[in-house]
Amino acid sequence: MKRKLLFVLTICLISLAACTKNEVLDTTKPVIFLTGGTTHMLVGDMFVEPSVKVTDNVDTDITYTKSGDTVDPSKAGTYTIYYDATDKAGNKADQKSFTVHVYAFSDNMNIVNGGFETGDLTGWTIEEINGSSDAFNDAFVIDTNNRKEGTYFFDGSKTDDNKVGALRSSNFILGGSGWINFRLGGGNDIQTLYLAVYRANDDTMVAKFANRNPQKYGGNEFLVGYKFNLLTIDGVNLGDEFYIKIIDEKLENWAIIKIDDVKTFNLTEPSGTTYELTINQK
Ligand SMILES: [Ca+2]
Ligand SMILES: [Ca+2]
Ligand SMILES: [Ca+2]
Repeated sequence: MKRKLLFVLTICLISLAACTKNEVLDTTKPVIFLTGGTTHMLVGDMFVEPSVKVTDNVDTDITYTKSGDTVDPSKAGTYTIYYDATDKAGNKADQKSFTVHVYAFSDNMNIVNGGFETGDLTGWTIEEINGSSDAFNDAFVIDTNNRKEGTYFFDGSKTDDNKVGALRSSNFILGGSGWINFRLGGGNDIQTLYLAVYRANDDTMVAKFANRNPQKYGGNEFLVGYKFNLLTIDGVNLGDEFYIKIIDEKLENWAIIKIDDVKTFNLTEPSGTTYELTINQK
C-alpha cells in the first residue's frame, strides 16, 4: 500500500515538473492577423490602416511593431508596411506585410463619353473605311435595354449589315491599375469586327478584342462585359497615351457591333460578375 502511494506521488511530481517545464519553454511563435485596410486609393483619399491582432499560445498582451513605408496619401506610389511581434519567450511571429497603391488621377485617364451617356457620339470621331463610315451615326446611340450600362449605348444594328466604318475615341493616359473594361454586342469576328487599343504617338495597335462570347446572355443583341489589363502587354507602361478604335469592316452575318461602358481608368480589377476576362487577339 505504501509502495503504491509512493508510485502515485512520483507520477504526480513528474507531471507537475513536465507542466512547469512546458510553461517556461514556450516555443510557439505568436501569429499576426491583418484585417481590412485601404489597398487601392487615389491621391487625396483617406488611407485606413488594417486592424492588427496578435494571438499567442501563452501571452495575451503582445504588442506589435511597424516598419517600412509611411503612407503619404498626397503622393502617388506603392507603400508597404511591415508588422512584427515577439512573445515573452522570444519567439518571433512570421512577419506580415500590407501594401497600398496610391494612384494619381487626372480626367484624361478616361476617354470622353465612353458610356455614350450624352445620348450621341460626343467625344468620338467617325472615320471612314474604304471610303464609307455608314456603320456609325449619332442616331444609333439608343436607350433600349440590351444589358447596357447607364441609359444609352451604341447600337450598330440600327443600320444594315453591309455598312462599314470606324469610331475613334479621345486619347487617354494609362493610369490606375491598368485595367480597362468595355461591353460589346453583335457578331464575333476578330478580323473585321473589333475594339482595338492604339498608341497615340505612332498609331500602332497594341491590343484587339472581339465579342468572343456573344451567346453569354442568349443572343448577339445582348452586350457582354469584358476586362483586360493593358499592363500585361510588353512595352506598355503607366503614363503612356492611347486611344480606342471600334472597327466594323464586316459585311454579312451579324456584321454589326454594339458598344457601351468603355472605361480606361480603373483603380482595381473590375468585378468578375459583370466583366469576364478576355484575351488580346492582336
Ligand atoms: Ca508563444
Ligand atoms: Ca452607357
Ligand atoms: Ca457591318
